[in-house]
Amino acid sequence: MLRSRRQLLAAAAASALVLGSAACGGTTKNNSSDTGSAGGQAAATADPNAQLKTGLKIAYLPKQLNNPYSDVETSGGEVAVKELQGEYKKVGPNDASASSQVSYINTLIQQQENVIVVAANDPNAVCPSLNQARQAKIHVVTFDSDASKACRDIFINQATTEGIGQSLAKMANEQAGGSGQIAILSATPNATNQNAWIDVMKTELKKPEYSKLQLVKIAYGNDDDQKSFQEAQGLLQSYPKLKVIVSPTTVGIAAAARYVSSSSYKGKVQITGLGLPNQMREYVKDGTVKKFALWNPADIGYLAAYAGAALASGQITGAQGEKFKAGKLGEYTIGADGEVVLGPPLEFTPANIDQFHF
Ligand code: RAM
Repeated sequence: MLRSRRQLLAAAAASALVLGSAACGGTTKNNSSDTGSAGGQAAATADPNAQLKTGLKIAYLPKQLNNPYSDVETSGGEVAVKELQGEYKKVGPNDASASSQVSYINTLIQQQENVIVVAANDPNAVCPSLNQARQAKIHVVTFDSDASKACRDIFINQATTEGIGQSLAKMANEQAGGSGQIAILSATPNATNQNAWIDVMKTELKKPEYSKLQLVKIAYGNDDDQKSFQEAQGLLQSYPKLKVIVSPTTVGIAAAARYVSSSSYKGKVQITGLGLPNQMREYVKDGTVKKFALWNPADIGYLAAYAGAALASGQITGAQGEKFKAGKLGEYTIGADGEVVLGPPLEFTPANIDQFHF
């Protein structure tokens, strides 16, 4: 992990601010060393020296296809699968609703994929079919948005959940100038990742340094551009004193920034959260957005392919402490609950935005 973190920092260029609290390492939740054998596959023993298999069929199932974030994520996966001399495939629904991925998982089982890499739209709705996949000896790697840990082998987390939630609270506070009303514009109400980050944010907001901030509403744009745009508009109409919209989704933050940039709220209401530099650039340049954060989504897709290949080759089983190599990203260690953390998030500002192109 340390090595990959250093590499990520180097790639992120000198002026990118690394958020201190988002250190490496798995979550600190329950220790579970049996994640690798849960859900139907026979308990395996890891052989770190096993050779990586070539020709592996590795399929990506993002939350939804028509999201620029998913495209960047899976582009990294495609690169890695090529390096691994495997067969890459991407399938998925056009909306991020809870059960929209189930039929795709069933098809991937029929197609006898070796690895399914999935960003779960709901932690539980995908579970029965993911466990059927595992019974059919398909390895399941979640990335971006986790499924229940009872139905996957490994979760590739973009940064620690705590680190992301803390950074969202910190940015909201900065943009509010330390006091006043803030609102959250999230993705879908069932999204595992956004809900986990919002939970951390709420805990953060109880701290004395945030006592003057008031979270007035959590709105859901369902990772749909139009709905997110309308929800942003609705928040500003309903809460005339609102100072900040913090959006922990690349779809939501871009839609909210677009709305504010061409409205009378520009300069009065701040937009922050998690965004793609390429989508946010114009709103940073026109002064609508002063700061937001993210990681490089391509690296998540890339890391997930290497984790899947290491699983399918028997190098790892998903148990805590096992290590595997992830090509250009270096070596990773599996943390508690089968979680692998990519690295810390980065902050983007007018000063550094032009150094990032994703
Ligand atoms: C959206 C999706 C994705 C999330 C990013 C930050 O693109 O909801 O799951 O990780 O935002």
